[in-house]
Amino acid sequence: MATMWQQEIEMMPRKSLEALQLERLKWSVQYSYQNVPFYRAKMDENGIKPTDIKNLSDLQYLPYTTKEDLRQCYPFGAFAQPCKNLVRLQGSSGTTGKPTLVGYTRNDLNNWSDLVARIAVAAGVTCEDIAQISFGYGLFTGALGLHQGLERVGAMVVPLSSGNTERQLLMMEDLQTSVLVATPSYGLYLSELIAERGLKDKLNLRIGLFGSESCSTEARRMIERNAGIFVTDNYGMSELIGPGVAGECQLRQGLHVAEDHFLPEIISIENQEILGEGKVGELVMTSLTKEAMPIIRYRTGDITCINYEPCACGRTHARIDKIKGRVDDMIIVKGVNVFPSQVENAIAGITALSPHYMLVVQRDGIMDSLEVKLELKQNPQFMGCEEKHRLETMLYTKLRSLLGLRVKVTLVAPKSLERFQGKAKHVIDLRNI
Ligand code: DLL
Repeated sequence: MATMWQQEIEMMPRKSLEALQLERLKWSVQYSYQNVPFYRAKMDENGIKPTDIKNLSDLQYLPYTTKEDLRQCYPFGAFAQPCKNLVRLQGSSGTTGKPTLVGYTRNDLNNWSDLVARIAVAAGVTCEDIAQISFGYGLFTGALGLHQGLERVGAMVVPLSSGNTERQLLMMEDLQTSVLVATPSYGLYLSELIAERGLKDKLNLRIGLFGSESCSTEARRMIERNAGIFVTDNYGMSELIGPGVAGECQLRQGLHVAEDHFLPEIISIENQEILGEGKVGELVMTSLTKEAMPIIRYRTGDITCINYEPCACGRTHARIDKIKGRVDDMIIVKGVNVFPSQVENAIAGITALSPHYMLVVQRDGIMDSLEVKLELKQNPQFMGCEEKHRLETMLYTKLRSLLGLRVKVTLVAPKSLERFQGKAKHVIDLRNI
């Protein structure tokens, strides 16, 4: 059996877990109704009272909450407690407009640390580890969230923050960092430098706790190979608590949801109907224990599916698949829905290509066009014209059949696409709409 941070809870039989969820759901709905005018108004509007929640399935009668609803509550309107009872403020990682602010009571921080400790231990972290945090510190929940959780496990935390790549590599070598905490994009960039400079054997990297954006299997393989590291995928969002909502164990067969704190649902993107196990749709989450900012049926915008089979590691909580994309990541080109992750999947396993890509959408007159820029591993000068042409034709055909759309394929030189220290950007939309 795998080592766990809170074994009794992580391996709780499904029946007991559901009983705990129901008890907590009743509390959370009542608490939100009483303390957050926004939830009270929404429930009243929909003619539902907290006492109507008698079973877990009664959750379906509660209205959804959207990011826009939370924006309307800026800065403190979604909080259930006055600021004097809060001990921390964090926010969304968006860089434009007003951030979505989220608050924490001392109990919330305590739970959060345990949830992050769970995903760290699930990946194999112990108190012997030296953990370098290369997420940006600030309102973003990634850095402080991992920081507290790793401290709780007893690892030695090095709060380097993101950026200053030379210093990251220097510290990694001098301190013999064993755990790297980063976005996959930054992890990929660091791993490319490690390979280029032949640093792998001088480093002591063991585990990568990655998250905050998706990472293709191909990119993960490359990071692991270049840096000699084992990487887990970890999911969360500030509105829910931050990292620690779901994470992979060492078996990497889906991300275990902390179901004693969050109740997951999957709904159809088209008509918001609740979908069953294994069906792909939008993840909706309800908090069960949060005090500062409870959240009821929050539409995360993230696309995945859910699996209730217990994992071979012994954990019983439901697992979600790796996030397939975001509802709002979708671009519509000539009426066709395109997700950047489709391109990522199409190029996986093509040895001539690096995992870096960019989609550029343009409009000439009334016609939309999509260009897919793909980065070669090798300088195109060293490729025969014929070989390059063959690769372009193969990619064109593959993308056309996968996306159902004619695209322009542009192969670009190694290292010519932008590298990211936080979350990567994969779409440039030049249409003025
Ligand atoms: O990114 C929390 C986090 C930090 C999770 C560090 C894991 C590690 P936000 O800045 O609020 O919070 O962004 C939340 O990021 O709705 C997803 O779209 C995306 N996201 C987070 N984790 C993953 C992941 C943090 N593992 C938004 N795979 C979410 C894919 C992810 N997307």
